[in-house]
Amino acid sequence: MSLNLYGWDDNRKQEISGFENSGLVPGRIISSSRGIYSVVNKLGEVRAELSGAFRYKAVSNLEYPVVGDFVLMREEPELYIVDQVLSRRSLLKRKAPGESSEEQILAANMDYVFLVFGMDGGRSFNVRAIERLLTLVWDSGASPVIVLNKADLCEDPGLYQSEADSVSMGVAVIISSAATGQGLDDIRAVLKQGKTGLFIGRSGVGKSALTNALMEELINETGDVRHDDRKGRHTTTSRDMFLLPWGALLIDTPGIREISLTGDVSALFETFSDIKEASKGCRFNDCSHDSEPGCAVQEAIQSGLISEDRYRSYKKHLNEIKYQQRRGDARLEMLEREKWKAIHKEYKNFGSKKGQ
Ligand SMILES: Nc1nc2c(ncn2[C@@H]2O[C@H](COP(=O)(O)OP(=O)(O)OP(=O)(O)O)[C@@H](O)[C@H]2O)c(=O)[nH]1
Ligand SMILES: [Mg+2]
Ligand SMILES: [Zn+2]
Repeated sequence: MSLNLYGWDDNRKQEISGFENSGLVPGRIISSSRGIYSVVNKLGEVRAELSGAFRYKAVSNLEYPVVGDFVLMREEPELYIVDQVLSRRSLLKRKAPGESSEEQILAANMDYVFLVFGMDGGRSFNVRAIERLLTLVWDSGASPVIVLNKADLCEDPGLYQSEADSVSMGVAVIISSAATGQGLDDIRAVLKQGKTGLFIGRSGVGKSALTNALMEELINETGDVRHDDRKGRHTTTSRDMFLLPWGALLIDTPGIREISLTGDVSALFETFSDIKEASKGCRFNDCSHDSEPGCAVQEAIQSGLISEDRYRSYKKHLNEIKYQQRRGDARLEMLEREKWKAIHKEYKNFGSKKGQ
């Protein structure tokens, strides 16, 4: 098994060039569950855990490895120990559900994130939901792609498409059906060999069905694996990242219900690039686009170029992100203080023992 199959490239090789004699070996995390990681390395699929030192040093859960991460591990008799997480080219995170201000990391090192919606008339599809997922993905550093699935259950996919187009700001929109295979080629054209993609969306929109359909394509072509065997293989493994037949990687994620935004305001300007563009005409540089004189955004709303709803959505994202940023900063400061308190305490104990 070569790690090159799993997205390992020359830049990564470069990144670990200082570790050649360290005994550490690279791998990529394909699933994680309660502190146990499945990692692909040159031997195949292995089991790994975190070292105690890693847990001790970690200030925030952002530092913990997640699916898609490249890691360096050391080998122990029974399993591997994750020593460090290599740099992340992208990171998909959201505010953890509930009251906590913690961020929850979903995955790392994706090139593309596919926002999957169902066109079967459920509540999953609306332009506001697209905007929210777009902001989430723009913040990750990966490129978003919109997928409108279940075309076979939809009378007029064109209606969905034009709604999506009205907020996509140039992001590609793919019409697909996991049932008929429509649009799979479009996904494949985006997700080329060596690239990593991720499916995100509400429960039931067809993320796993699409994953299975993409997995099966080439197997069907070669035709030497019986259908039942294949089903069995998919349902018995608990992996979250799949090596697709043409050499791309795909991360399937469980359905998300509530998306609370976190991250950086710049992501917002990608989602609402029309508002950003309009704001260049505002009289004041720090215009908040509420009621300032000479506000070009308000003008665009008056003239119907930007809808009132879309503007409200923008404001909502902005407030959420700013609120979350303030809470996040406060929390990190608190954690940092706690850590130093613990270190000082340990040091004091040590000092007094020495003095005895
Ligand atoms: N007709 C039709 N059914 C689909 C399509 N895609 C998915 N389904 C069905 O919709 C149901 C839900 O699909 P899943 O793939 O499990 O949905 P999911 O997004 O993975 O859901 P979670 O894992 O709960 O987040 C299943 O019964 C699928 O067979 C499609 O394109 N057409
Ligand atoms: Mg699923
Ligand atoms: Zn303005």
